[in-house]
Amino acid sequence: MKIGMVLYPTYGGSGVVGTELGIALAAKGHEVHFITYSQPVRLDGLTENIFYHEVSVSNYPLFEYQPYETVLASKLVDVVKFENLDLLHVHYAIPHASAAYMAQQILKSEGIEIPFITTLHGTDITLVGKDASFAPVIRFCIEHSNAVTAVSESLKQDTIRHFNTSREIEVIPNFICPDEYQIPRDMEMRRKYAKDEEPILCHISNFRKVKRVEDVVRIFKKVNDQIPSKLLLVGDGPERYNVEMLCRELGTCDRVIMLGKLQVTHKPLRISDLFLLPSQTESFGLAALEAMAAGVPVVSSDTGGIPEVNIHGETGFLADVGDVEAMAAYAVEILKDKENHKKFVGNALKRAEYFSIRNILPMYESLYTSVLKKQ
Ligand code: GMT
Repeated sequence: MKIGMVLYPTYGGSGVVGTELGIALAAKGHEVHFITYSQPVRLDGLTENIFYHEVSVSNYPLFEYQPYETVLASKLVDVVKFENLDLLHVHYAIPHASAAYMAQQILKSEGIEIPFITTLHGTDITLVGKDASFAPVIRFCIEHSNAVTAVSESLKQDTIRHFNTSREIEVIPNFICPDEYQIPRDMEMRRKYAKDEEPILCHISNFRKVKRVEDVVRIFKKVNDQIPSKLLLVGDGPERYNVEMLCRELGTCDRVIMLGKLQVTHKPLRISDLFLLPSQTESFGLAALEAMAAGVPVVSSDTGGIPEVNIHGETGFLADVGDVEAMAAYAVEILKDKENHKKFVGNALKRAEYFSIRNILPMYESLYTSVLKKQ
């Protein structure tokens, strides 16, 4: 198949999922055309069957806001026509599904049929919770996509509720490529951050408010009071300043290491012993799955799609959003003895296998095939 993949090429989970999906499809012989405004972060070289088409918006002084959606739609028309694409797979309803719909209509007027599949990642839905003015466009896109997928059952149910839609939504969970995480535990590197007997806790996110990174620091403080440990913070974003201030206030700066943004996260994960994800909401929680794939148990909030990934008492623990006390107690429970920790590590690795690209890729391929059959 010749597939056009439209995504946000940034550090967010949706960009990672879209890029890794494209790479895996290309490895199976499909031709994948990424269409976005900059090279996706994980697309780092010359790869067979992969093409990249940049959407560049010119800066006209007339426009206070540059019309990205219009430029994207024009680019989609162009790429579909000249690369002979079979289908478009867009990640995010806004503005990708609406641009795909526009491109589909333009092409139809020229006698070219192109189906598009929309994958919902969550923030499209949360956005509507905050700004209802998006609702008509998102609802329309969901109803006019040739197929819609959601990354968790929880997101599917939220979508049905928010948009009062009876549109069929297929749940295709996010995935990891297990081989990427099966690198040896680099003890030399680990010793640069912690003593052998000190557990390393880790958190990875874009430091948006929704991630509750301050809770991470509060949980860590409580754990560190009982078991001397270190905290690796990976990522950057609007909450970083508050997090730094909190570390100073709690006197934990010498035990918290802020690594900033990293393109790949398996290295810090492979030297960590516990992952913290106390988010306000998560449609899936890809970071938790990545941790599990690296053999790191997870203590997280019990919200959105996270319980579909992190199994309470097995791969880690879940607690109510904001219950820092409970999350710290669970972290200590996992870390306090080696045998117990080992059991959680084994369970996390086993659970992550279920979300292997090997299991998930065929779900997308069969969806593509069924959409094309209906054309
Ligand atoms: O969580 C974010 O801030 C980034 C956002 C994104 O665009 O990648 O993440 C969403 O999609 C991920 C991939 O499907 C999910 O793993 C995240 O849970 C979801 N974030 C939220 O629902 C807040």
